[in-house]
Amino acid sequence: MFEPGDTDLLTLTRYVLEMQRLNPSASGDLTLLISAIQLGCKFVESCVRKANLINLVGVAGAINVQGEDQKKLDILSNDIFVNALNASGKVSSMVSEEIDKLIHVNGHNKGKYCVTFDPLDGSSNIDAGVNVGTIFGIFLEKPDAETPEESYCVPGREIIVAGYCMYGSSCNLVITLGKNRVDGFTLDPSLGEFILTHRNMRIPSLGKIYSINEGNTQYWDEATKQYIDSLKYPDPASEKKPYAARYIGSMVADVHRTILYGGVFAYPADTKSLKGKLRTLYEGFPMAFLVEQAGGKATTGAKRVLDIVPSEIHDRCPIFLGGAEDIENVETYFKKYQ
Ligand code: AHM
Ligand code: MG
Repeated sequence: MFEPGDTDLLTLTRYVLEMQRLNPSASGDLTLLISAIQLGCKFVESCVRKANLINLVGVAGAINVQGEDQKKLDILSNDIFVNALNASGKVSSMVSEEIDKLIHVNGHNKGKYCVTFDPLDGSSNIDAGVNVGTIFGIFLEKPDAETPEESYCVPGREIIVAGYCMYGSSCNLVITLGKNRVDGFTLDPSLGEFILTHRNMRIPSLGKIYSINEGNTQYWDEATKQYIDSLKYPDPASEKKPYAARYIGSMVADVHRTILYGGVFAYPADTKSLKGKLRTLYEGFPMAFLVEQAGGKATTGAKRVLDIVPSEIHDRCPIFLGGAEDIENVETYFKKYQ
């Protein structure tokens, strides 16, 4: 795609402008909002790269709403996104993993979009140099909402844009604006621009990899146990080979690999975490939307993730996501054992 000597680069900004041009009713507001998110991702990327050199690793001493130790980079990344989104002038309110309450935008900066984000997902891995990422989702403010929180207590299928940025061996931003299309961009550090490198990403319907924290096996329900066993011990009479296990423990990296290579990523409900661990608004919904738009599926086991209505802004949901046929197999096990 990006050939040496190529001078006609498809940057993320150009891509979003092109999407805007294809929609005659578009006002350009979403384009500006995505620019702000893009800036936030570049800023966090630069901090993650330098973290070990400028004393940004380690805990900050505070505990967040999830009861987790906040890392210095968690707090910094949160501030970066809150400031960038505020300054865009297009946001009405935000929900961040790191902030207990809804974040309001006031005055002349107030816009019509609701943004949810996990500024630095997988941050418990950061000191070991493992991939981390930012996850984001964009919704429209509900005009008739009686409280600002009501705009977030809507079915996930109302999400209009979702994406993640992975800070790894390269910096990759993957985004969907719907229309059954997901595209991936790689940051060219010398240009400071995200360049389209993964055009129209599609998840293989049936993969060969499963990705789950197997240390939780004793807490799983029967459906999850039986399904994972079926991947490890396929019927000897069939031609099937066992799936390979891959679990990074950083959702962005595990989902990125799942979109590229296929297979299943899961964080199920269990007896320790009755709704699973991952948060619906800024982990479950954006990833489920991306995966569906790439031709895959996302389920709690019992229902489509995008049909959930969160009961509060930091609600959690169980999730199995991956290729369509892989997730249909998950659903079969849940029908049989639950
Ligand atoms: P975080 O948002 O506090 O970083 O937690 C979310 C992360 C995900 O990235 C990952 O999939 C999961 O937690 C790993 O959890 P576990 O260590 O229980 O397997
Ligand atoms: Mg996080």
